[in-house]
Amino acid sequence: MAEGIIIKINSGIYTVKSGIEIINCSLRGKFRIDGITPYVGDRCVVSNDVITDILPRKNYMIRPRLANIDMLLVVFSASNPKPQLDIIDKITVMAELKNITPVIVITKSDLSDEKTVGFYKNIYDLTGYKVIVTALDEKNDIDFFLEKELRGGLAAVAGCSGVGKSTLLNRLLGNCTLKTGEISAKNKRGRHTTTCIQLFERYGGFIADTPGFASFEVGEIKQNEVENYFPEIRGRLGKCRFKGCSHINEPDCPVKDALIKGEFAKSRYDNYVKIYNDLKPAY
Ligand SMILES: Nc1nc2c(ncn2[C@@H]2O[C@H](COP(=O)(O)OP(=O)(O)O)[C@@H](O)[C@H]2O)c(=O)[nH]1
Ligand SMILES: [Mg+2]
Ligand SMILES: [Zn+2]
Repeated sequence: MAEGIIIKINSGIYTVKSGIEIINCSLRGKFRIDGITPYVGDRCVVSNDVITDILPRKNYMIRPRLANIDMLLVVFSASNPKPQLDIIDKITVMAELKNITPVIVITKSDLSDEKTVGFYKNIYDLTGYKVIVTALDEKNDIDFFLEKELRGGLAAVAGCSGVGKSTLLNRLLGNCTLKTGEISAKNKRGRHTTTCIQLFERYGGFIADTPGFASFEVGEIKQNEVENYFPEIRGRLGKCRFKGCSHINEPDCPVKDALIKGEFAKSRYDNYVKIYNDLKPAY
């Protein structure tokens, strides 16, 4: 018996890294009975090349399937395409909900100007999240940051199409990753609806070679909980005049005071209001 982490699932073969060993495993039949679907990232118990148990998960995402994510590199480009901050803020909310550390990566600074990049960087500096600015072929501090902060954890990438996620992954994974062309060719022919995910050991932890998470639904959050998933709001709770303050229309609200003072970004606040209003109240 040994413990390990599932680093790849392909055609019923579960590749498990256990200590320094890589073991190709099958699944004990009971998983089908229990209705448990093991995901890449799952910690498991292996006995004689058979996975006998899946250990409790910290979190998981469904599209693509990935478990126990510690860090999410949330990517947007400073230009081409221009940032869709509503989507970015949905992603950070989802990360917060699932107890994943968001790291903001702003790409294509070479296609923008300093003022614009600074504007976007400032929005997320005010959240307290780590912000990394990159440009094609530019040496940046993303490697240094991951070396220091990944600490045995699992990092994945999220963001809209065309912002440079594959470019970033290729950089982080070297030539270990699938070529992006291979994936899209398969998708085009409709042979693979989901892309096979794999974990690569990097920076003392693991990087998932997902091409990015497809959709972020905030539906599982209750309206009165949204405030907990914006650090700028979370840090100012408890001092509003009204209990259950939504920080939208109520007077004497320190959250709105902080917004007026410029202590956090208008776009973040607007996206909070948008997410809040899209959700039904909890009863
Ligand atoms: N100028 C510039 N182009 C970039 C940068 N990062 C990515 N690109 C280009 O942007 C396009 C989309 O990148 P890709 O990695 O495929 O984006 P994805 O859809 O998020 O995976 C490609 O043509 C890349 O070469 C960057 O930092 N600067
Ligand atoms: Mg891509
Ligand atoms: Zn308030």
